[in-house]
Amino acid sequence: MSSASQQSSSQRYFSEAELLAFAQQTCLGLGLTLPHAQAIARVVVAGQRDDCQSHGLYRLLTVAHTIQVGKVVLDAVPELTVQGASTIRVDAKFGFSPLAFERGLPELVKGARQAGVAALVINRCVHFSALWPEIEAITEQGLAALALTPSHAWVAPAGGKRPTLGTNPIAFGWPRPGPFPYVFDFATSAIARGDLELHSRAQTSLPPNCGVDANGLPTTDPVKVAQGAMLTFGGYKGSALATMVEIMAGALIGDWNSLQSLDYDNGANAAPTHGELILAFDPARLGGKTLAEQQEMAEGLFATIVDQGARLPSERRYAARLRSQQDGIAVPTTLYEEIVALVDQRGANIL
Ligand code: NDP
Ligand code: PYC
Repeated sequence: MSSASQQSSSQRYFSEAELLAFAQQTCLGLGLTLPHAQAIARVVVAGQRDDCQSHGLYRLLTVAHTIQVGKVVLDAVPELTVQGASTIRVDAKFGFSPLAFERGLPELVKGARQAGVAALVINRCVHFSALWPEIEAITEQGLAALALTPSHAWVAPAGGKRPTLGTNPIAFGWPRPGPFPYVFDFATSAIARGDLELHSRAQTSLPPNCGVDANGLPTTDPVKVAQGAMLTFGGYKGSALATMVEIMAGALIGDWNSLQSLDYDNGANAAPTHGELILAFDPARLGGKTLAEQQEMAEGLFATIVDQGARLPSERRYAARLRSQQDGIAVPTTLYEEIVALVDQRGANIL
């Protein structure tokens, strides 16, 4: 269906190719090199296509702000080092993370196939993205995956009220037969920072139990939570998981935690700077059966979950993906215009 025939006043619709070109041109207009512009475009367009509003095209505003305040190296060339069969290290050199991930991916896959398990350690990256695009890139290769990364210290530990932990996402994927893997990807905070920002922009309340104000009192006002502290999901359990992410994707890989990232930010409100740990597992090597046999075991579990009316994580996203492929990718008109203005303000015409 032609994208031009579907515009409404509140949403514009684009084919994936059109939106990739738009996002890429925006990034180039902001001064990023072509490899970064392409990698960022792929991630934010995937988010928009799958109706992940807080990690779709909206992220280009974060990218632009981070560039404006000088907290990212626009032309960083990620440096890859392979240590033994199964540790792949990419130094992002203070560039945005998507390109660093893309540089490390082929070696990660190779390492997992050789050793059964491999780790991709990304150091010194500026991180703004969702993790599921990375997970899906690994499950596409018939591997299972786990990804962890800190962020900025916006979140109080359970029982405390001082921002100490990041929103620290954990993402996991398992390669299912067919086009859609089993994937979950969630912040360990009760709400992702990106969603808090969207509430703040729309002047809407947060759901209850997402945060406290500067005095440590519960509030649903996103502005007051931003001045106070966000809370973890699941009380002390989410708090422990968030702490694990700080350690596994911080101290363990020799990189900053969320407190250090916020310190480095120094009030600039840029995207966080730290590391990321991505693990890939080869089921055939670890399980000793064929991938098909092991997938059948997992399918039995998924069927039992779905049979009782529960849904699998990512099903909403996959349904949105199919809608986007059929009808075009919807972008709120106001957001689209804001992104166009980003580059217009810099004196370049991106259209
Ligand atoms: P959500 O709470 O929206 O969703 C978390 C996961 O649970 C998704 O996989 C989702 O699938 C699934 N899910 C939601 N509802 C159900 C349900 N009823 N039954 C089964 N599964 C369900 O995610 P968050 O808001 O916590 O995180 C959003 C994004 O923010 C993530 O992609 C994350 O990577 C990103 N993020 C990035 C950070 C960074 O530092 N880079 C920091 C924090 C977050 P579905 O999508 O299909 O609904
Ligand atoms: O939504 O919490 C978040 C987030 C942090 C960095 C990128 N996204």
